[in-house]
Amino acid sequence: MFKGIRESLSRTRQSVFGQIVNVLGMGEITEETWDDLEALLIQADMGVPTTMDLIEAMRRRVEQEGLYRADQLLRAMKEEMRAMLTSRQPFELEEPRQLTVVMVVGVNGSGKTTTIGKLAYYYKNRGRKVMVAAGDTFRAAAIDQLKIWSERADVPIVAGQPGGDPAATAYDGIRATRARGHDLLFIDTAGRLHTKFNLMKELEKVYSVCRKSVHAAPHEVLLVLDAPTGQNALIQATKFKESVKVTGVILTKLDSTAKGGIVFAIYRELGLPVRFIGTGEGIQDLAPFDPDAFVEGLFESE
Ligand SMILES: Nc1nc2c(ncn2[C@@H]2O[C@H](COP(=O)(O)OP(=O)(O)O)[C@@H](O)[C@H]2O)c(=O)[nH]1
Ligand SMILES: [Mg+2]
Repeated sequence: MFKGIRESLSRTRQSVFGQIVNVLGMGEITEETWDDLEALLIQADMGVPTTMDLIEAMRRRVEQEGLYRADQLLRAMKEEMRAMLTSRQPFELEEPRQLTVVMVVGVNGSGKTTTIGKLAYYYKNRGRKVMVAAGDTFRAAAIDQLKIWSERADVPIVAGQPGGDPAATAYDGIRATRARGHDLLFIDTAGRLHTKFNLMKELEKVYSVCRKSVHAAPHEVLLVLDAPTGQNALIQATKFKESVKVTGVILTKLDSTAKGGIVFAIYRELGLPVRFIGTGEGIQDLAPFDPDAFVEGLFESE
């Protein structure tokens, strides 16, 4: 069984959101309630602009609806939080087509290769014919790591030589996926030195090969962000968005000490939907992102 969002949020709940529940547990709303709430939301990695938006929306509701008890505020906050996590963008990965190409990008160590292994397994179990391409050619170990994941997920892999051209690997991956009659290709990419021009140029080349080889490809460019890095993840995302058209986020390591508020900042500040969350190091530790379950999971353990 794939681990659920709620289960994997237990540590997140314990860190900051649990304290919010205490602040809003009982009594009347006072200025102190607002101050505590604001401080805790920022502490939860929500970031200042997103926190301010949320507080403002809640103050409006308090006024309009005449709320005066802290527990009413908690209910209103959950609703406002849910409303923040909406996206009108269809998830192209799940749209039916002959061949779907997905680029996976992100800095080193964010969890790209691991996540591709989990995604391959997840979609294979849902009847898709999956393939993976080892586009992080910078280190031999990265290629080997994806090979291990492809064996675990039992999907074929296309890999070149270490030091080879990642755009060529992407091209070979697309050809091989077509030749085998498979319908879903995940392309791994390098993530070193995200501030350096070279990596971004490399990603642009991979992107361009996808675009030229398959209609409307890459259908998704999923940015893997490591939740415990908090606000830093937003800075990384901005860099990646400058060179490739990122379509969504996979947030990894939510099972560790991540504070969770970053999810709201991703929607509000980056304008990107979160598609999956990583909930551990195993092949099944991946959960499709469900805004309702996420918001509930931040506050309740049942
Ligand atoms: N706890 C936890 N660890 C993860 C998760 N996703 C990836 N990792 C770990 O993060 C480390 C880096 O992952 P890797 O896939 O090599 O990152 P890459 O450099 O972006 O390809 C590995 O030790 C993974 O096991 C997750 O959701 N939860
Ligand atoms: Mg990797």
